[in-house]
This record gives sequence, structure tokens and C-alpha cells, in this order.
Amino acid sequence: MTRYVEKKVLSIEQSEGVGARVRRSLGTSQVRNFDPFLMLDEFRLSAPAGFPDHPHRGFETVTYMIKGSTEHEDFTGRRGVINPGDLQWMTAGRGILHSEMPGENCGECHGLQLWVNLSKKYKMVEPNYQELLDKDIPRTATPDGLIQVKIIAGESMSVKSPVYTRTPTMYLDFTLKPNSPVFTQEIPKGWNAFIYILNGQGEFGSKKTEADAHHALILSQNGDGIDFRNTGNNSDCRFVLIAGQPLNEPVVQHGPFVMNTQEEIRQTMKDFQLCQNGFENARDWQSKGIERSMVRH
Ligand code: FJE
Ligand code: FE
Repeated sequence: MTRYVEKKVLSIEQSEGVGARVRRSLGTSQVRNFDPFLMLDEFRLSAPAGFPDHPHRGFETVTYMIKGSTEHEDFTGRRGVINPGDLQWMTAGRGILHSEMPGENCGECHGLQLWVNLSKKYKMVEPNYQELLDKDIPRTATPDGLIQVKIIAGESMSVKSPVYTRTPTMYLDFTLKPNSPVFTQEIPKGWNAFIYILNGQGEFGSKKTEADAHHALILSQNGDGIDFRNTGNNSDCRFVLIAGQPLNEPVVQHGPFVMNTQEEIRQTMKDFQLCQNGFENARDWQSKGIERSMVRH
């Protein structure tokens, strides 16, 4: 038995951060509690829009660039650029304060940001980054080359990603060429899984649900894998398939803080305010991006 599409949702563009545009699919009233996932945003930035200095605790942010670049900078002085095709898997753990802004002269920046919840035992770990350049992300394809996949996390066609997922997660970026045959991707049993379409159109699941760009497809929970094929005549069908093992723990979220209890959220707000328990570096820190924008305005 393979999975079917249980729910299809079109993500509508809204504003977020400072002048940024996001299409949010998971983490809206339409799709809540899709354990272990908290949010998926397809974001678009162009200077001066972005996500200036903001904190995180208790989960991971996974940023995958499609076009253009994002500059990030955190309260330990760590900084870098996420270029097209690159991945940043950031475990915020006990605390990160950072900014995420469009790269210089990059025109429009386009990417995906996924929030993966952490289990109780990992919520307060030291922050950690796994950064992979596009060229270092494993890829494979069917022998005819018509079905191509970038393995961001997990495994496809026996090719594995080097990314370590504290919350067991699969993250695959598929490109289906026109007239490619049906493909079945295995998904571990019991994991919650969804597809987010970036380009083109296709048919998904055992009920052959048709869908195109900006749709999120929530898959049924039982079954081994998911079938799909490109139904467009001339265009590639590109989508990400994301699945994760449910944590089955209570989730209490207050914006960028995600803990298990209300008391832990209260403590987190106190820690952030008083710059303690992981937020020590927040005391005197401000991103360079902020200075830059203050000079400009
Ligand atoms: C935010 C807390 C946040 N979607 N997509 C509250 F952390 C954020 C935030 C983002 C974000 C960043 C990038 Cl690079 C891409 C994103 C939310 O930083 F917007 C709000 N309101
Ligand atoms: Fe962030």
C-alpha cells in the first residue's frame, strides 16, 4: 500500500519579518500540529527586506536557497552566506539570536525555511550548524536521467545525506523531467510526510491527486511510500518531499520559542530578557546589517 494525498493546501503570500514575503504552508491554521514540523515558508526577499535580529530556542531552522543568497549573522559573531542550492541546518537548541538578510546585489532571493521541532532531550543543547554547499549535497537520478533527486536529509535510491538529524527527518528535492515514468519513493512507516511543489505540475499518491506550484500536499500516515509523476507537457516538475518521525510530546510555541510547557516558555522569555541560560551573548550584540541599514536611512 502506498500513501495518498489527504489534504491539499494552496499557500498564499503574506508579509513577514521586515518587508519579506512568505508563502506559509505548515504552521498556519490550515495545517497545525504536523509533528515534528512547525512551519514551512517559501520566502522571497529583496533588499532592504529581511529578517533582522531575532531569537530562537527549542527547535531547528533549515534554510535551503533556490535563487539568490541570504546573509546570516549570529550573536557569537558567526556569519556566512547561503548561496543558491546551499543548505543551512541550524540547531538553535538553547538559544540563537541572529539576522537573516538578502545577500548584497543578489536581486530577488528565493528559498525555503523549514522549522523542525526538537525533542525534550535536545531542546537545550548547544547551538549547532550544519552547512552544505550545493556541490556537496548528494544527488542521484534514475538510469534514464528523467527523475533527479538532491538528498538534503535521509536517503533516496540508496544515496544518503551526511546531515545529522536529531529529529529523524527526510528531505528530498525532486525534479521530474517531462514524460518521466511513475516513481515510488519509500517513506519510513509512521512518519508524517508532505510535499511542497516549487514548479510545474504533477500527479501524487495512490488517489492520483493533481497539483501545481505553491501547493502543500499532506500525505496519509499509513503506507510504505508515495508515487508521483510529472503531468506537465514541457516543464519540469520540481518539489520537495519532507517526512519526519513524530515526537509525540506537548508543543507550546511562543513565536520563535518552542518548548514543552508554558512554564518553560515563561522561563525562556525571562532568559532572553536577562541574557542568561544560553542568551548571554545577546547582551551587547547587534547585527552589522542593522548598522548598515541605519547608515542608509
Ligand atoms: C519571523 C520569528 C521568526 N520565516 N523564512 C517570527 F523567526 C521569523 C523568521 C522567519 C524566516 C526567516 C527566513 Cl530566512 C525565511 C522565515 C520566518 O525569521 F518572520 C517571525 N515573524
Ligand atoms: Fe531565524
